[in-house]
Amino acid sequence: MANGRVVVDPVTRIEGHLRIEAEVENKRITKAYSSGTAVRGIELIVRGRDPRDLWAFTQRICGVCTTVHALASVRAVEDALGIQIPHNAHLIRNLMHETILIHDHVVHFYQLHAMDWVDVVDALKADPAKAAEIAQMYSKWPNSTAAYFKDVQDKVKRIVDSGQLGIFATGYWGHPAYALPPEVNLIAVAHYLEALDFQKDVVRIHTIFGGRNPHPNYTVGGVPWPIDPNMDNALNTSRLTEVEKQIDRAYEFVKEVYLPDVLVLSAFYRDWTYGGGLTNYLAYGDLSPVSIYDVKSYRFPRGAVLDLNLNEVHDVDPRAIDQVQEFVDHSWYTYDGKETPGYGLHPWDGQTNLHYTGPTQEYEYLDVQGKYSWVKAPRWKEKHMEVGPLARMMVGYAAKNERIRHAVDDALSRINHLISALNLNKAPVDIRWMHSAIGRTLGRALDASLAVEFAKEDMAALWANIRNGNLATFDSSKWEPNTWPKETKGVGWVEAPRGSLGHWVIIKDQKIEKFQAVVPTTWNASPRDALQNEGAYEASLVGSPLEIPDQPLEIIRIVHSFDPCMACAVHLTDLAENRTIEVFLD
Ligand code: NFE
Ligand code: MG
Repeated sequence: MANGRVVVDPVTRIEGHLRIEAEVENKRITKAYSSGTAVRGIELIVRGRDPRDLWAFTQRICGVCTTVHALASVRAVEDALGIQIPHNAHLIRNLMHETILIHDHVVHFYQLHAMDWVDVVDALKADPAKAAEIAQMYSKWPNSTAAYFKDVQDKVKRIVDSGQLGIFATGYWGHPAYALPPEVNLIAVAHYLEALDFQKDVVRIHTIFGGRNPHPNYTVGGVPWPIDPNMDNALNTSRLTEVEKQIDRAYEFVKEVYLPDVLVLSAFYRDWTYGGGLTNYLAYGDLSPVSIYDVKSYRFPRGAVLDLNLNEVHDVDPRAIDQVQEFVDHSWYTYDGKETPGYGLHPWDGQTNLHYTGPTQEYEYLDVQGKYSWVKAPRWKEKHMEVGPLARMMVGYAAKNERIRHAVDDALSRINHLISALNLNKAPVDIRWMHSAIGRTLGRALDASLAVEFAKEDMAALWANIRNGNLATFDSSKWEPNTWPKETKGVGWVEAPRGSLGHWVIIKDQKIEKFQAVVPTTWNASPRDALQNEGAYEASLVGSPLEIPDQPLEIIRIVHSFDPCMACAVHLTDLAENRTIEVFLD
């Protein structure tokens, strides 16, 4: 097939139901369309309920970025009611937030995305001694010995020889777009297995602070647990020490395994610079050491970067009626029950009216001139934006945030060092190179690498408060509904693993009158808008090669670099068919 439309549905190794259609000419993608194929109704389910319960409903939007919807909801309700939570509660929420950033990114990289870059079967050809030598070149991880890699290789060999690849069954092994030497493939497979162990340990932080994972408990006004160093049923010294132990383990794993692996991948894939897509980046910002209301102190700064111009940061205000708006020209919704071309609504005025006009037969293409997705199209000042770790790095860099600049510059220089130390004969990289799928994957690793640092600082600040006798974790002054205004509204934002998340709530007569969520994957997976401007996935696919249409590794690689979460993007139950993966061609 030289020309035609390639359909990938469903995309696997993601959360939820995503369909990609790509138009291909001479083995290049010329146009792409992203469609969320399942609808949800959380925005409607919460109407008329007690705002103090909002977090418990919205948290069920997703069990992957578990925690962040609860956090956005308690923040929105506290904003509406004028509640300032105690500093300890803020720090504990930060620690839970940092934990999800670390957990989600590690699972995304090893379990969901690495196999787009790493050829598992090719690892059988590796020389374990040479693998040890390469691994020790770029990391101090103590496991990196020849015997260890030999052991992992034997394991992979047993799996391959059995003819049942199990967890590795769905790869396009041997595809020409794989570019790593066998030894680096082996290192990555070894760390895939280690990451499985790591991810189950780090979520203990959620179980300690929130009683469970996924879906830890929250409360409006603070956090559910009291702090008392000596009490059994409290955040006592032994529980807090366990948290600290997990933070230390996360620090080592991210700094010595995850980040270095992404740096070495970056060196080998230096010239595979496809997948950049939109040049506009947005971050609401987050992770203040002080309070969510102290925007200037955010460790992930707030702002927008346009046209990849890293000399200017535009002010962003989630409350401004003319900034964040959702459009439904190409989405299966109406506003006011009719077609309203080019009509965007700020989430406080938002509507969720379902209006399906899509394919009714299995093999029909999307109607890309009309409506083709359950994902709405959020825009900032009518511009299409990418959100997520790469956006956080770009905005932080442009804002001249010292730590982000240092983290990015240090990573780029380590990649350049690897390029020369491994004699790869490639040009050095700079920040603009990060405008690519591999750069987005690096952005995510840097996000985690900063999150482990922030976690250490927030833990130290929590200990310091406790030493000073400050044990408060809950402000009860506005708990009773008779203390609330008759009508009020609020917004809560969070820099979630996949990007900027906002919850907007209107409270009237002590009940939720209206609620809207605009979620990271809603931004990135969005369809076109009234101006025919593409969403971030769509734009990122254009220009990419597609060597073997029925093995669309390049599409998967680029789309996975965003870490799609469709459950979040269209926030209900799965109405979709249970189709197995298929690629259908003209
Ligand atoms: Ni379901 Fe989510 C994150 C949120 S979606 S994973 O991160 O919010 O993009
Ligand atoms: Mg929404």
